[in-house]
Amino acid sequence: MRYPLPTTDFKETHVTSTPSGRRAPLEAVVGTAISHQVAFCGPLGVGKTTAVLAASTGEVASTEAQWSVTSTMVGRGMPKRTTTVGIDYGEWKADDGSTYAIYGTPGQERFAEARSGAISPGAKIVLWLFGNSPSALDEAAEWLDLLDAADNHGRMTVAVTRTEEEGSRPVAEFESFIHERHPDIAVVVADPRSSEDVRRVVRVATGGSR
Ligand SMILES: Nc1nc2c(ncn2[C@@H]2O[C@H](COP(=O)(O)OP(=O)(O)OP(=O)(O)O)[C@@H](O)[C@H]2O)c(=O)[nH]1
Ligand SMILES: [Mg+2]
Repeated sequence: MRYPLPTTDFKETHVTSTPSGRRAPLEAVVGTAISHQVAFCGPLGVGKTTAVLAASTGEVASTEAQWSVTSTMVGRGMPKRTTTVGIDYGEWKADDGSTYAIYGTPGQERFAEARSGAISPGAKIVLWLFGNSPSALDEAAEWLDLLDAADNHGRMTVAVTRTEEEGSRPVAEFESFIHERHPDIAVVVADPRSSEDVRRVVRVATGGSR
């Protein structure tokens, strides 16, 4: 079974499996009418795949590969043993009848091609950032650049995670940093593990209310 891919230049692939290793046939996605497309982007381990899983109402197709825990990940307090190598795909069918197609992209730079493939011209872009990283603002600047915010700011939203953790920056710092560069980018706080939070992010990204 195939799932809808956002661009024609991105090689069509078959669904792999969920992070738990379960096969994910995704029968339900074939023929569904998508109201909005949203691509989740941001640094390695910030929670993009977690967020796709949290927001989706059906099966999620993901392209996770096992890897050994690196010092970078341990330094961020994440015992994460998988990483996205292609794209994740899930759908959220909201109560109002809208269907949101949600793409999770790889954080690793070497998979940048898969990331750009998931950002079709009509897709909104959510940049997920670590709120507790010592280099959070440098990371924000780097990702605004990678996502070509100079051109894409009009369809971008920033979601800041882990704001409740020790060493995290006040969200106002992110807001002023982002707004100095792009006043139109909404900055929201969200926990990628929370369906409610992630769906709120998706609503904001697609022009709905918070
Ligand atoms: N404590 C805490 N953990 C979080 C939070 N958000 C996400 N996590 C955890 O951080 C990890 C994020 O992993 P993934 O969702 O695979 O990250 P990713 O962004 O998809 O990573 P790549 O695909 O490798 O770029 C998961 O183990 C989440 O449970 C948060 O706000 N607080
Ligand atoms: Mg991922």
